[in-house]
Amino acid sequence: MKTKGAILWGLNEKWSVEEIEIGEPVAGEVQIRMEAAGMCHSDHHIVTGATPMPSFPVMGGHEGSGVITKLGPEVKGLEVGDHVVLSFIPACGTCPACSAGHQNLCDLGMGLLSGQAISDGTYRIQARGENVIPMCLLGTFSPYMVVNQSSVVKIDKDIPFEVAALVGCGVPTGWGSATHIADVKPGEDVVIMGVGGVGISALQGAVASGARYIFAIDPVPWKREQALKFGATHAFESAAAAIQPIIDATYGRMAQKTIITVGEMKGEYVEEAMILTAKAGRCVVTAMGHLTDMDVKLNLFLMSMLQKDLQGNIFGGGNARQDVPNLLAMYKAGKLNLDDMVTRTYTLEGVNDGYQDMLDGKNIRGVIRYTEADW
Ligand code: CXF
Ligand code: ZN
Repeated sequence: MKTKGAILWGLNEKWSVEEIEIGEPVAGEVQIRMEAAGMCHSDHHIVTGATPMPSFPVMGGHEGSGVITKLGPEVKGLEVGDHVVLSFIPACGTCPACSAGHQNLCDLGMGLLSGQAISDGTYRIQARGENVIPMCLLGTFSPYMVVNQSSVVKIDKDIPFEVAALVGCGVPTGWGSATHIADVKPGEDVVIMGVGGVGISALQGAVASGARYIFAIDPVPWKREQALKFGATHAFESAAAAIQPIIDATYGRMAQKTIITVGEMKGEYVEEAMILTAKAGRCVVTAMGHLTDMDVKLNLFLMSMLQKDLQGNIFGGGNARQDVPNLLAMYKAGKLNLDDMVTRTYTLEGVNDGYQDMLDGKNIRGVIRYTEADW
């Protein structure tokens, strides 16, 4: 079918909204009419080259929600008309990682940025006659998608699409960083470095886990206000500014858990967070750096002598098929605030404005909302 999509043709270019051709769903695939797509920082890492892709053009978007419009052969447990969320990481359900309860580490993740469809290794999207690599095998910046069932999670029909879109990446990544990976316990003190969509989700996970103090760090005043509204007890403009107040509040013990959720990871942030981390505490690195960046600042003496953990993660260490329904159930019960995480909505044609707003610190999450005019 002919439709349109936001395509990137080279490094540091703008997203170009133009005509694309999407193939029919083959075995194990579904066609989805998209309703909403979240604008995650990771798509911007493709623009800057921090996450290098094998080639261009690339189709953006890996957070999204929509309605199934067509089924390919051999699709199980999904029907036309189902409301669904796209998980940025596919889960086959049968590989060793999935079997061990680590769907976030599913073997299918190996081809995440390859653009080659899981079913047959071909490309489902063409633009200007060329094969297009869909971000995370999805490409939610289009009113229609054809994707493998392993990236699709069915949701209840009463969930608003724009909030559903966020549980495909940002929300489970942040929430799981606090609940699964940091394993925040009641009464613990937590530092959140970087308050975007992932940081606010980590913050909500820390609140739900019963944290005592939550120290949010972000250079943007409006984001610090948002952090306080979502349950942070303190907010600081930098890690340096946070040191003395955290010493005072914790009698010098510092925070048991620190979570780095900045838009772009840098090696020096590791030491900044480790200084704020208590003895036997854990520093969780959720933010992504440049693929080739190997340099980390870390006090090796204090790392060992104070018995600190340094732990990475993808998708907050979660399982999409468990965490997506759980998070949406919590949303429905009023225990997870997703509504206020959607700061602004845009048309697909406004995708570059949305990313500019993200870079200007104006959004927790910007969301593309599709309408009749797009389909
Ligand atoms: C990333 C993980 C690595 C590939 C691109 C997407 N995650 C989410 O934002
Ligand atoms: Zn993302």
